[in-house]
Amino acid sequence: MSLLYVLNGPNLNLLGKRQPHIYGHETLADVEADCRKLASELGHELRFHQSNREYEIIDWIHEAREDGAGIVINPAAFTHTSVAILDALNTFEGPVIEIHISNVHKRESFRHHSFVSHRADGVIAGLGTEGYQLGIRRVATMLKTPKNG
Ligand code: CA2
Repeated sequence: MSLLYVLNGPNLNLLGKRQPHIYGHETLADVEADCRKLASELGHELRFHQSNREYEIIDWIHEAREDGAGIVINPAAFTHTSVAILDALNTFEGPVIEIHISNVHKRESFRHHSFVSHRADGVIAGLGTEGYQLGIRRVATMLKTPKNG
């Protein structure tokens, strides 16, 4: 059994409460419940966090360096601004999957660039909150087959 981290950036605590036409109707608590169920079916432990503060996300990535096997991260707006989160992820050795609920490439041009994508092993965008499930499945596959994953 390995420990997976699911990390969420700023404003994602509002999921399901505002802008459902962009981000859907599921709340972050719903997403967390779905992620916990899937992780346990796949035989993994899960830590699920959200913060509006960049340093907290960086601290959780550092924690994952000590005890985590893989990271699924929706850095939200920090995706497009944070070299600090990229630098932290670059110190993590396991699989990293970047998630976006919306299709960032269909949106404003400032959302088209991601610092985190310079490190991510895969990027999922525009598949709604199902992207989290797909990200967890991919991390689990990569942990089973590190060379070919
Ligand atoms: O599509 C995504 O998942 C994003 O990472 C979400 C970020 C946005 O800045 C990225 O460009 C794409 C915004 C998260 C804000 O979440 C909200 C959720 C519900 C209501 C309002 C904001």
